[in-house]
Amino acid sequence: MNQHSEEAFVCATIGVGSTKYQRMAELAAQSCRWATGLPTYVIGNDIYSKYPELQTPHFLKLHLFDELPHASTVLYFDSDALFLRKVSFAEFFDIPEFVCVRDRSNAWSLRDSANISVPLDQYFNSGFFIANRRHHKPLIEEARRLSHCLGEQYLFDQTVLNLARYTLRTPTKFLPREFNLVQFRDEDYSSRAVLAHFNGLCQRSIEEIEQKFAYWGPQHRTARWFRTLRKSTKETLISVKNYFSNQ
Ligand SMILES: [Mn+2]
Repeated sequence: MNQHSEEAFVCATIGVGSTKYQRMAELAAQSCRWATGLPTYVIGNDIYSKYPELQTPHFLKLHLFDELPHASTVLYFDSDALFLRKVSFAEFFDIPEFVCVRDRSNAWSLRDSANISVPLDQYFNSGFFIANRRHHKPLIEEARRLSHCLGEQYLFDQTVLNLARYTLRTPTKFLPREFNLVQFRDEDYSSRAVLAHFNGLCQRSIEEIEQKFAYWGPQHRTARWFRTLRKSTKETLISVKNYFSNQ
């Protein structure tokens, strides 16, 4: 891996708009650097201003390889998401498969997948994916083409990436849901959880965002571990008790 360039495998998120959006993206990027050990970039206002034709900053996801010319594989993650534990993605470097996580978690996804006639078990959340320059150029190009001709897309890049992936039959590796826990709630935490995706976090104040990231950040890992252990011990005791009381 990384034979041809220092930074062949990189990570990226988008932080476009006010200071709040930039700060949120920087916090998300910090968690990614800590978790993956990979160079992690924030695609910011300076880059967005180069694409006046884009409807929303979401579509910068379709320009990652243009803006990261030294990257051959890019892990993209939303800036309202936080890595919860250290993880290696080395096995996904430069492979034919597009890597992502299914999304059947909410009404928007259900509606969007129905709109574009992509079966739910083929529909992914575009807040996390791994793509590479060598194999996924047709996918990105088709998504870009669709973004110009689909008109009002319901979920922006998610709609066009799903439609492009499904119609091109791009080989895909669907990872377990722990790799992108959409609409993460505190009770969804487990020691296997990799990426907590706090959809809609940008609507909160900057103080609330800082608090959320601090609470779930690496400095609270030990406390979280004990909390989970306590919870699972309690659940085990309850099931043992139920077992014996049913005898
Ligand atoms: Mn998101």
